Amino acid sequence: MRLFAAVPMPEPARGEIARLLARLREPGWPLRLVHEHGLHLTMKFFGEVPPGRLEVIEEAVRAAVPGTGALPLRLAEIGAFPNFRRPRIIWVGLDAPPALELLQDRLERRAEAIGFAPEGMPFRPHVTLARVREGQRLPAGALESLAGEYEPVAFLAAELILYESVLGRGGPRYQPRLTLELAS
Ligand code: 2AM
Repeated sequence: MRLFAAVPMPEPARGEIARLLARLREPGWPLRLVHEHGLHLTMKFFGEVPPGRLEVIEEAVRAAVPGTGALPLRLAEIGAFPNFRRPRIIWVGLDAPPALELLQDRLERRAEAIGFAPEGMPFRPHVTLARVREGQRLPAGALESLAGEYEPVAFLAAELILYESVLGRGGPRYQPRLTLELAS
């Protein structure tokens, strides 16, 4: 099974991101958009694991949470991996308090203790919006044109969920396996 821990997007972020997705859909760019209902901020990607490991992963995620209260977040800039000029993955960034990075670090360390190698890259809080289709490119200036097309709304995120990503023909479906409340 494929597992990852993430903070689901509550309102009003979800509505605002849905508007961004609609805006991305309009021009007919070569994109695969994410589904509106599964919008999330990935905190730790566990990847493909044997189902027998679910319990120990659940324990690690549970152990990382105490002390983290609800997180005041805000939508920030539109960005892209590997870079803005030749985007493959398009995302919206999040402004976050240090508590978010602390939680991510605790997840990393708990995961490392049960055998998961830490992410080699710095944590960049983001919500993925779309992936550019294999072998295709966006027109020049496409992403720049999105600036100012959405409200940088502030919101409170109060859950951490361990999701199973179930691959299907219509794209992945995210099935919550463990839902934890963020409340100190
Ligand atoms: P991202 O899109 O938020 O960057 C479910 O597949 C989630 O796990 C995705 O939203 C993705 O995060 C993250 N993910 C998928 N493959 C990954 C990988 N190889 N390394 C790190 N994160 C990954």
